[in-house]
Amino acid sequence: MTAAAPCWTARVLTIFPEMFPGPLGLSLAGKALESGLWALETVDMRAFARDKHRSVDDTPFGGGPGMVMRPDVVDAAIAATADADTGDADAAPAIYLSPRGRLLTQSIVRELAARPSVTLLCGRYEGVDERVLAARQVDEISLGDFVLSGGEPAAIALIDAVVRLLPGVLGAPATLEEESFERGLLEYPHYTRPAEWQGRAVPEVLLSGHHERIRAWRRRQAEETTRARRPDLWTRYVAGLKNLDQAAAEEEGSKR
Ligand code: 9D3
Repeated sequence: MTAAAPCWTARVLTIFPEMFPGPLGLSLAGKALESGLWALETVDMRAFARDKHRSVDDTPFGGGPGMVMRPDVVDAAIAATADADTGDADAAPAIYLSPRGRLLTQSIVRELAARPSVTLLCGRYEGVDERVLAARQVDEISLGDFVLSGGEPAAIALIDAVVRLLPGVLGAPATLEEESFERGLLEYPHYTRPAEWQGRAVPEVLLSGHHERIRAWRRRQAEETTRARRPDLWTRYVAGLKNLDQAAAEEEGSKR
């Protein structure tokens, strides 16, 4: 027997396994799942509760609102999945989806796509006991500064972002140049037929067939949109352009 073709695996620790695959079972990710380009394993953390009530949470020490996920239950769930993962002691630490995490970026998504698997810990209630995060060297990742009701929708978004990067998932992979995020800009606006709709015309240049002018127009639009909506991205982009200028100037200087 030869081993099955290796495929990227998302392992999800949750108390709501019914939330999966959810939207990941449809469209691009769903087709890739069916064709074996990636695999999904859900682990019901409640299976690792030890008391007769199957509790996964308890009240916070120090008082305060809400409940906290117990470290022993979460630890047992992580331990069980580590065993399932080829028993590899060097396997990457689990990722805890949490509003306290560092922000998810496309560069993190690319790193995760390059691994054989990821283990995602979905929190509920106020969060997970800090000690199990330290003991298991868990990595904390957030989707942004807004409040979800739990980690599951964040795990679904993260998996979606990784799956579309896996070889064979997208028909024709966009080049780095085309992926406007990679250049640090938001995308230019898109238009399709009809050429006039509700009195609104498609920008003339797009109908012109002048590929060089179209490219320049799109670049300008991407820059204007980024400057207006994302000053953070714009500052980095402008700094990047200045560095390019400087490198070119230094190159020129070294010739003299
Ligand atoms: C009242 C204090 N809340 C912190 C803002 C507590 C709290 C809110 C929401 C604790 C956990 C959650 C559930 N959120 C997630 O599990 C989560 C999340 C999010 O809420 N926003 C952005 N990214 C993520 S990743 C996981």
